[in-house]
Amino acid sequence: MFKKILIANRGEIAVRVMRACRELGVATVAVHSDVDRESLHVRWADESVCVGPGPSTESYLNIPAIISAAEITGADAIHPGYGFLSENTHFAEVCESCGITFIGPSKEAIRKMGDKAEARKIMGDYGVPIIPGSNGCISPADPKLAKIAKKIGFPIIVKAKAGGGGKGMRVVNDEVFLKDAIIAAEAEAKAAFGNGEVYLERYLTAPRHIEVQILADSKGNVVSFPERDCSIQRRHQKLIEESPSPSFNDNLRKKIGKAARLAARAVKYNTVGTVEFLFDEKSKEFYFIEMNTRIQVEHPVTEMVTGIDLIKEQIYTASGEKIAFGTDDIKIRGHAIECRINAEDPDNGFMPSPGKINGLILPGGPGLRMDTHIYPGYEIPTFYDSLLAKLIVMSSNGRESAIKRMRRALSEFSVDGIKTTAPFHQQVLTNDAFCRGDVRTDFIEKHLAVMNKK
Ligand code: MV4
Repeated sequence: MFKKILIANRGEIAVRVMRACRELGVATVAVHSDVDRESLHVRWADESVCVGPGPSTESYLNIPAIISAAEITGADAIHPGYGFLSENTHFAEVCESCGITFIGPSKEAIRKMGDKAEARKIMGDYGVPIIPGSNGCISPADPKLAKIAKKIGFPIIVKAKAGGGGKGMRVVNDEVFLKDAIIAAEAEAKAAFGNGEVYLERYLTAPRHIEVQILADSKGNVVSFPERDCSIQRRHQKLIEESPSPSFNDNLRKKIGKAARLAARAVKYNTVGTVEFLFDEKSKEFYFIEMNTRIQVEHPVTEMVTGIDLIKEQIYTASGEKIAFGTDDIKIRGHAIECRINAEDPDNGFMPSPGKINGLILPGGPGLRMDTHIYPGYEIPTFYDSLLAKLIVMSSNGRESAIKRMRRALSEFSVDGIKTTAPFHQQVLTNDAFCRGDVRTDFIEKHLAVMNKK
């Protein structure tokens, strides 16, 4: 086991990782920017190092400063959290060459899954179901374009090879628009990722976004967890996640779990990761879309529903330990839901609402967990994402009971000084379609349109 872990992140995830370290008896090092000096993750760490000014390119993405901090403090491992350097192959490489363990998968796995076209090919070759599409990337000038598109069938989605998160995507309903859509997607991808290559897939209208948490070790063991349903998103930002999915049954769960474990084996995966699928409820078919080679924001949903600490498992597997349980040992103890509470104004187009938290009341009571870095007096900096807190509830009496618990918890939550998305969550949780479990990736757009008419 490691002696000292440097956490190369901030906010709630830095706090979450520190909690695991403390329980494991591992010392912690926080890194922080100038503006995060007063943050909880800095206060809670055994040691802390300032790695630069506010902008993340100069602090949380500053590889030389972070590596220096690890060397000065004698940290033997770095936990990257999510975002920032968590899926950066160069950073994983630098850690390795400095003799510091990067708590994550191999750089090869990060690189392969970072290339969405290659990931698609690897999975297809390995027998993981993928959506019909082009073999690799495609040029707008390709003389066979029309033929390829016809074979895939419309509607078609153009996706960026370096993509993820929805950038560089275009939906095309008819062949006449295809060439221009590819050119536009290429330009957008080039600007966003520095790589303009794109590929094609048949576009699934209003699928569900289902993802499977996996855990692997360096001995070749792979386990999969019950699925998370992350269909409630706005502009590719997840707002609510739950597990199990209201649209799944045991049979589907077994099948998708097997597919996710296969995906992990395809890249010799060796720690925590998530395999994302789109699920078409009509045909009951699911298809691989991406694999995330990091711990995700919504991991507590899985922790609550199974009772397994995924951050500890991540640290154990990174230190070379074997997984101590199998997929069949993982039990679904109930139903869990997470609401991401952001410092945004839902009545004003979800505009960021930074500022000082004057008053704060956090919910409590049975069956809930709140992962947050905020406290009364905390000032939210403008430089970073707007995630303030994650409220996670679990009920052993099923989904309806979990929804009631979430409504109760949200009603207890109160913060003064800034706007948050908590009232918006309360509306979603009383929406009929949501309560029926009738949600697909177009839910928020539809729901907001109805709300705006009222
Ligand atoms: C799709 C799709 C429909 N068909 N691919 C969006 C981000 C990226 N992770 C993949 N995305 C999608 N890929 C095919 N072939 C629809 C989406 C999509 C989406 C997926 C999950 C959750 C929310 C979404 C919102 C819009 C589009």
